[in-house]
Amino acid sequence: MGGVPGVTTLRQAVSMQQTPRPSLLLATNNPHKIAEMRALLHGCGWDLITPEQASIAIEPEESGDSYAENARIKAVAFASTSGLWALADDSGLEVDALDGAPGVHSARYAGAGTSHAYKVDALLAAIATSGVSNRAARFRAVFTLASPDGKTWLAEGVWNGAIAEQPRGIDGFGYDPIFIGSEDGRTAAELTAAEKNAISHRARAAAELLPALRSLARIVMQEATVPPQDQSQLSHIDAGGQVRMVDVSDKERTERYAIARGRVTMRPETLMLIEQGSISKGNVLTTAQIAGILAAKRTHELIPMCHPLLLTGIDVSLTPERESSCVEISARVRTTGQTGVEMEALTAVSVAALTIYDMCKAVDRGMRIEDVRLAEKHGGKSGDIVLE
Ligand code: ITT
Repeated sequence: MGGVPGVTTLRQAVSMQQTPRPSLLLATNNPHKIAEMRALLHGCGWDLITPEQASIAIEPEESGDSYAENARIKAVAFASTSGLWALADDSGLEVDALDGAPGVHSARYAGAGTSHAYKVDALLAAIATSGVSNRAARFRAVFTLASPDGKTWLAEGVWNGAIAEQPRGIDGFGYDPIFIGSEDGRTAAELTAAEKNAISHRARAAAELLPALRSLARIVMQEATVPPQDQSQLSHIDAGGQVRMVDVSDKERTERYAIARGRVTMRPETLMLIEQGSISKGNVLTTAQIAGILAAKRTHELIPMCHPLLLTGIDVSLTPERESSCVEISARVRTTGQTGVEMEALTAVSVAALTIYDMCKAVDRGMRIEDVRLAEKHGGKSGDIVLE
């Protein structure tokens, strides 16, 4: 019975891997934005948490002259205060008749402490006073994602429309009652939340950021499961119980590593069987993980031009994704040799995917191995290359 406890540990580790997600703090004190961002970022791979949930009560001063500056101020302030990744939105309404005002000052238009109803009336009055008949306007949103150590990434979304003669509708917030944003002439406050979230400025910024957020979630999780060197040296099981080759690459100065990814899409029922451990051929995720590790080590035997390399670390992770009904596969391979290890990482992902296919083909012939690709390559003459 000597091997049984080890098998149990691996099963537990694989099932643990399905649930944890990194935390992303929504860096806003506006509850309407929180509701919209939650809906728009559904499936982004992060646990979205509010300042209240993180016990963060700050109101950074928006002293910038642009949306990007203010979004950066907010994102960095929330990230550094919480130690979490943070996502801020800075947005506003730009009215052509007012030369783009109130724009970046939308929240403070007609006085910082005034109500939205007051701001809306003031805006309509200002347009009337301008004597300009052009009522074109747009909402603009700039999202800034900040890492805990202050690096930032931007995404922007614009929603074109026009200013109504009078406020209409009771949904939404802010300037929604006077912003005609749909083709049928309804104001944003007359749209359902789902209708607004399909076309809004925030929806467009979120769509631009989503692929990067998904990739980043995987990288952050992967880094969190690789224990510090000193804790891992004598173990073939990492802190999360994952099988891996011990990473000894830090002992050399010529370290290189590559990350490859891919996925196997399948019917939801097949994924459920995998997650429940009910596939008759055995534990699919653990077997595929081991297969990926073994394959990386034999890459030079399979691909004619590949050099035999001393691999110093191999991590293969498999994550079931219910929303897209697939298993996401990621492999990180390290060496201290003279050539890169992207072929080894790609081989690990390919063979892990083939193993899933082999073990599940009796219940699902329509599975597809998709999007096997190099995601990152570090070290060597070409330096760091991040492809996603
Ligand atoms: P945070 O700074 O805490 O995120 P805020 O409401 O102060 O919250 P901004 O500084 O970005 O946010 O100000 C944006 C203002 O622009 C907001 O208060 C609204 O008046 C307006 N606005 C932005 N998006 C809007 C939308 O979808 N509908 C209506 N008004 C919007």
